[in-house]
Amino acid sequence: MQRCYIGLGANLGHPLRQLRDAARALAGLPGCRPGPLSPLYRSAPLGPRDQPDFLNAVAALDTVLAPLDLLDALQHIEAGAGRVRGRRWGPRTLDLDLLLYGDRELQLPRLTVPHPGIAERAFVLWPLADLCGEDFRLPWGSDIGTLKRACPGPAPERQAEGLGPAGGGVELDGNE
Ligand code: ROI
Repeated sequence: MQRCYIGLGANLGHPLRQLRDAARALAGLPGCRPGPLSPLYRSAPLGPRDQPDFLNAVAALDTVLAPLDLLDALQHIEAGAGRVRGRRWGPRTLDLDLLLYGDRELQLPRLTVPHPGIAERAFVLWPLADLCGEDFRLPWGSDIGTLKRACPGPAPERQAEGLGPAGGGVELDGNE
């Protein structure tokens, strides 16, 4: 089993519904056991600004799937949510990014792990820190707290509503 972290994002259609459905789909993947879900965050788009704000979260997932099999499964869930690959950094109904796969570092034609954008993406670092803690170290040695402090741009806005327990998910912060 490997502990993986999946970044979830959406800014088209019904983002909250899509993220909730995606969390449920992740929890139901064969060979996978769902871990905790982070709180939900809203943020302005990184990249082109002429698109709606995003909702983002991170899900922990324990899996026996190999990295590329997990990637296939994530892309299958994206396609099921109506994801059409449009312009680069354009709006999307559902984005599922394989952020971390255990402590593995992979550079494959289809997949780079850890996700190469982690350090620049507040909308990834904040929910990842909620799940792993600020002292958690990425495979190349940086801890998440340091990356958060160095990350450009405003902090993402934590939302009152969450994705709900997706079979094994836990409430991280009581009623907050
Ligand atoms: N911006 C934000 N805030 N959240 C995202 O999930 C996100 N995803 C993307 C791009 C378009 C780069 N910008 C984003 O793919």
